[in-house]
This record gives sequence, structure tokens and C-alpha cells, in this order.
Amino acid sequence: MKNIDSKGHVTGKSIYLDDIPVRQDTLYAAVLDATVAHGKIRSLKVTEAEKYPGVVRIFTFKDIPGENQIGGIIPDETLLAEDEVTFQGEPVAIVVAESDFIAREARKKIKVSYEELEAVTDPRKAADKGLLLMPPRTFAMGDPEKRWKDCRYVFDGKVEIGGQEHLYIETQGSYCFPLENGNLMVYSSTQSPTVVQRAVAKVLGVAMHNVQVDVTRLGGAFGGKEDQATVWACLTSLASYHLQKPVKLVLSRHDDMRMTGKRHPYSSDFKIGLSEDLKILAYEVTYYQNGGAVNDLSPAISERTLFHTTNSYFIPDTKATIYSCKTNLLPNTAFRGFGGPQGMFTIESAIAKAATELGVPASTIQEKNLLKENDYFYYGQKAEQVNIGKTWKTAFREFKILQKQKEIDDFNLKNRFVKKGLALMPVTFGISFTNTMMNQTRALVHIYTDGSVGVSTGAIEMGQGVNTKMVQVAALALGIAPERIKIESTNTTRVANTSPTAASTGADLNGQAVLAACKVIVQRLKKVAADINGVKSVEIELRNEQVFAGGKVTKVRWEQLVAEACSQRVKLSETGHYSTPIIYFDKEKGKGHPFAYHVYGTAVLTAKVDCLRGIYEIEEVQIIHDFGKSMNPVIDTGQAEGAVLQGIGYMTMEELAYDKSGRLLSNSLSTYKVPDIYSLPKVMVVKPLKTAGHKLAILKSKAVGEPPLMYGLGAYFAVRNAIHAFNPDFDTFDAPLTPEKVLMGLYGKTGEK
Ligand code: LUZ
Ligand code: MOS
Repeated sequence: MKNIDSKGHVTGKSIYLDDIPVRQDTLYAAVLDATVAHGKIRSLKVTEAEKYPGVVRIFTFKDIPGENQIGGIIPDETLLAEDEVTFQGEPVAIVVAESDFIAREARKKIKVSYEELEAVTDPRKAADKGLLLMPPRTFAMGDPEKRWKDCRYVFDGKVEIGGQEHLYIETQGSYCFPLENGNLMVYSSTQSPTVVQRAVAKVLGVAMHNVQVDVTRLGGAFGGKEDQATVWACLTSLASYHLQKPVKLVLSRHDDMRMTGKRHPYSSDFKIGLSEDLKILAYEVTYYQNGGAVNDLSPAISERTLFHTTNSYFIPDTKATIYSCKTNLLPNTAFRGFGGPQGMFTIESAIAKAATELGVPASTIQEKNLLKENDYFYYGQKAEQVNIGKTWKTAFREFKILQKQKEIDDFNLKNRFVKKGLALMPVTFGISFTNTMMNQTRALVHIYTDGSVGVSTGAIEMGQGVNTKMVQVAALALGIAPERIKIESTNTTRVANTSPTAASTGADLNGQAVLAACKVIVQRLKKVAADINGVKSVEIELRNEQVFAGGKVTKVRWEQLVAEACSQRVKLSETGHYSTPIIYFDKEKGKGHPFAYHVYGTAVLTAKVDCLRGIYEIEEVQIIHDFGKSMNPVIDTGQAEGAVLQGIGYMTMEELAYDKSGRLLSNSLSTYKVPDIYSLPKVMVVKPLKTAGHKLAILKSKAVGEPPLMYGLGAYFAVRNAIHAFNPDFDTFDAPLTPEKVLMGLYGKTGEK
């Protein structure tokens, strides 16, 4: 089935936050943000800005009627700075005016003077100073300390991996207006309506039921709107609450890039030990996560880094420790993969280092250590229905990897100034929120008297096609045509206490809730149909919009059945609730069964490097991916391809630059390069692994949002291997591997920070 949003998107008719028709008297907000990364606010003068024609009012923390606190996991984040700022881009005040333009102009007239304090931007320096967002955490199985002596080979090293800007097409925003009796309507560009609802209620000092949050769809999010949509919703709510007028705030691209957190950069130390026959016996890693100024989602992201420390490998003795470091950068946040990529990049670097030192292809070590059925993940979960080996073997066969490697070796022998490299990237990603409690959701299904259907869920459509999948689920469960089903906006008054649409779980969780609701309604309708036909309910089937009795089609069609049920006063609405079974996790011990299942896959990537100029190309990306039994191959393949390209961008060209004072230099599209159509590899193949799917995946169709991003990590190693063919001394793990770093890597042992 085609994505139900395709037509709206290509004709420009889809409604995003900025397209919501504004009400009369709407006012516009602009946010004044801190210009120093760390400092005391000595004075804040708004008089001149207030006098600017068209300005209605300027708000600071003093205007907050409830709590000046929006921290989600840990309450350490003010909505508006009080006497100190801890990152550049931190909201200090908001200007509300008759137009967007006026608000932005007046913002320039506000005078803030700061007493600058020392800014820390490096996570290791922060850790040295004891600046941590939370106590360090360790997961372990066995004890590497006791294993090094058994290892034939031991290598250690340091790994740097940069952050990443989300660059969703739709910037962040919120539109808010007062309803009667002190209630508030909040449109927000959020992945987490409930997080927004809770924060607005807290900031205003009202109950959650006073705040209605609604989301039609997002123009991309990638994790950037899991926690960081909250600020803008709270700010417009604050203004709207005081002024009793509609208030709109849509960030300009520049404001968005300057004021929102990104993927966490990490700096890590690893030690890896192997046996004579290249089994990895022990692995120890310490991560220094650059968390930025406040926690935001860092605790959960650190946890997922620990979970994905061994990627697709079984390593009997593993110990991983993470320091979540408090620096004066923007609060880093969720980004597709959620800490997983940083963990996986580190183990892949360790393997690449060992391979180079031992003079074997990395794939030899990778292959020998792939996770097998009934192995244990080092966090205690037994590995079941393991597909990593299958995807690996299938990739070798289908993509003729041995032959490809030989062609590359021949090419490198024949060409002095152009070199090629190949890398394999196996991926194993756990599906479920690592916080067990979040794995729940609800849906609300109405059958209207004409037989049309309205479905509400907690899922946010952000381009990933979750609404299309919900239509498919409901159509299948009710036995009717997809055209009869409408997916409503995501609204906290229809579906309450939602988890964010995140962790790749949107379709799984919400789909199960839709199924549950539909099943109850179907039972009721079957009873009505059974009475009409004088048979038992169990003999009735609803499919193709028709009632079947004892396997034979009857004269009763769907809409007649619905009309009859209604005349019999049968309830045609239902809610469904779903919470993932099986999963649990003991956070103290670091052991449990946190994931419903894992997604597996293997990618092979090839790169070509121009050794005179340092420019490169990712030539081919070929993937065997475990979609389970995909319920929508068009959507799922699109997700996989987009994710891979986003991963390649992360590894090769997207470079966040901060100056020493903590100011983001790469704060616009002219200074931050993302992949475009020309970055698309000449060959991009995503083939599904043939498998029956997993019973905890919706309709056996596995979650697809995040796992394929990590195939992109292979781009680093493909380019690295090409550089190696030219300069065997190149030995640094420092992503992204930009053309500048490639050029320097070709001509020396550089790249080290
Ligand atoms: N968000 C979250 C996530 O709150 N918990 C998670 O485990 C997670 N995983 C991936 C992406 N977002
Ligand atoms: Mo997320 S990184 O919001 O799934």
C-alpha cells in the first residue's frame, strides 16, 4: 500500500504546524538566547525592546507562574535562564509582537550583560573536573581484567565520534491559544505530546487536563523532537496564558540550528583481546559522552550505548563504563540510533585496529565473533531467533563480496593515486524503549454509522509512514478497505499518557493497540452478524467488506452490518491498550531482558578515494536487512535507504564545529553539509532477508526506523581502508572522516585531535 500522505506531500496540501490557519489576533514570539556558553547574567534591559512599535510584551523567568523547570528525566533544565546561563543558545527571554518580523527585530534591542565564566566543551576535561550529569554507569559480563592474560593479542586505542545535526525539514515550533475556563490548546511539533502536556502544565502551574496537545504530523524529527520540542511549546503557552491571545513561534532555520541540541559526540578508550584463532575474548571500553549543559535524554542515551557496546558480537568478558559529561554545549539529545551508533562505532574501530595490526581483513574477525543462537547478550538477554549470521552469509553470497574484494585489491595494485576500500558492517539493534515502563500505548477506534472508521493512536506521523501502517492494521483487523479508515491527528484528549514516538517502536506499539481495539469491536459485530444468519459467532468472518458465515459469503455487507449493530445499540467505539510482554530490566544489576526482539542486518560498502585531492565517493552500498515479514516494503525500504544515507553523512561529511568559547560555528546550511542527491551511492541495494518475522513485531513486520542508520558507520571503514591502501600508517578513529581529514590521513599519521 502506498503512503497515504504521498499525494498531500507532493501537492503541498499536507498541513504542518506552520500551515495551521492562524486565528484573529495571533501574536508572534521570538526567543532571545544566551550569547555566552557560561556566565552570570549581570543585567537584562528590555525597555528599548518594549518600546519597539508592535511589541506586546517581553517575558522572562519572573513571569513563570508554576515551576521554571522542564527537565524530563532529571529536573535540571530551566525554561528561561534565571541568573546564570550554561550554554550558548539557552533561552533567556521571549519577545511577543504583532508579527514575526517585529518580534525578531525587537529581540535585537534587548541588552544583556554577562560576567563570563570558564566554559568547558571537552568531555574528558569535564570528567577530570568532576562535571558529570549523573554518576558513571557500568554494564559487565565476566571480567576482562582476568582475561587479558589468556589473550594472544591485546590492542588498545582511542576513538572520537562527532555529533550530528538533525536537520529535519520542518523546524521546531508551536502554536498555542487559550480555550475557555483557563484551558489551553497547544499545537506542537513534538514526537511526545504527553511530555509537552506535562511540561506546559508544570510551567503554568495548572493540571494536565487543562492542556490539550495536538499534532497533525511532523516534517521529520529523527529524535530531535523527542524532548526538545518542549521548550517552544512551553514558551508560547506562557505568553498565551498571560496575554489570553493566540501565540505562534516557528523557529527560523538559523535559530533552530543555534538553539537545539544534537547527537552526542563521544570520546572513548577501548582495549580488545583476541585468541590465536581470532576469537574476541575480552573487551573493555570507557565512553566519555559529551552531554551538553543539562541532562535532557542523556541518561537514556548512555544506557543504549551500553546496550549496543558489543554490536553483533558475542564477547565472553565485556565491561563498559560511561561517563555522561556536563559541558557548556547545547544539551545533546535523541538522534536516530540513540547512543547505539557511538557504541557500535567504538567496537568496530577496535576490530579494525586489531585487523590492521594482525594483517587480516576486519571481516575475518567480524565473522568469527558473530552472535549465535542462545548466546547471551552481555546485559543478560538470551539471543533468540538470531539472524545476524544469516544476513552475513546471504550478503557474501548475493553480493559476491570475496570477488568484490579481489577486484578492489587488483584495482589498488594498478592505480597509484586512486584507491578503493571495502568494509562490512553487521548491525544488531534492540527494539523496545530501554526504560521498560515506556513500552505501552493506547488507541481509540470509532466506527461511524456509515461504516467509515476513525482511528486515533499515540503515534506521531513524521514521514516514517506510521499512519499508513495503522490504516493497514485496522483494515486487516476489520476486514474492510483502507479507504474507509481515517487516521486522526495525535491528540492528548483522545489518547492520553502516550510514550514518545521513538525507539523505532511507533508501529509496533500503536499497531498492537489498534489491533486490540478492533478485535473487541469485531467480536461485537460478529455477534450481530451471527444473529442475522442464525449461526454461531465463531462461524462468522468479516473480510472484503462482506460478512462470511461458515466460510460462505452472505448478502450482508460491512455498512449494513454496522447500521444493524447501531440500531441494536451495540457499542461501536473501543479503546485498545498494549504493553510489550516479556521485557524487564534491573537497572542496578544491569541485567534483564530489555528488548522485545532485535533487528539484524549486514551491509557491504565500497569507497573510492582520490589520493591527490582527498575527495572520495561512497560507490556501493548493498544490504541484507532483516525486515521480518515486511507489512509495507515500499515504506520500509524507503526508511532503510534514508537511514543509511543519514548514517553515511554522519560518518563522512556532517561536521559540527564549535569555537573555544562554546559557540556553534556550523550553525547554518552553508557551514554544515548534509548528504544530497549527489551523495547517493551509484549502487544502493537493500534486500530483505527471507524470514518468517517475529511474533512481537506488528503483523510480524519488524521495526525499521533506526537500525539501518548504523550501516552508514561502514562508510568510515570503507574510506579508511582505501586510505590504508595508500598510506598504511593512517591509524586514527576520528569520525566524521571529512575530505580534509582524508587528505591529511593520506599524507601522515595525522587526524589525531
Ligand atoms: N527514546 C527513549 C529512544 O526515550 N528511550 C529509548 O530507549 C530510545 N531508543 C531509541 C530512540 N529513542
Ligand atoms: Mo528517537 S532517537 O526519538 O527514536
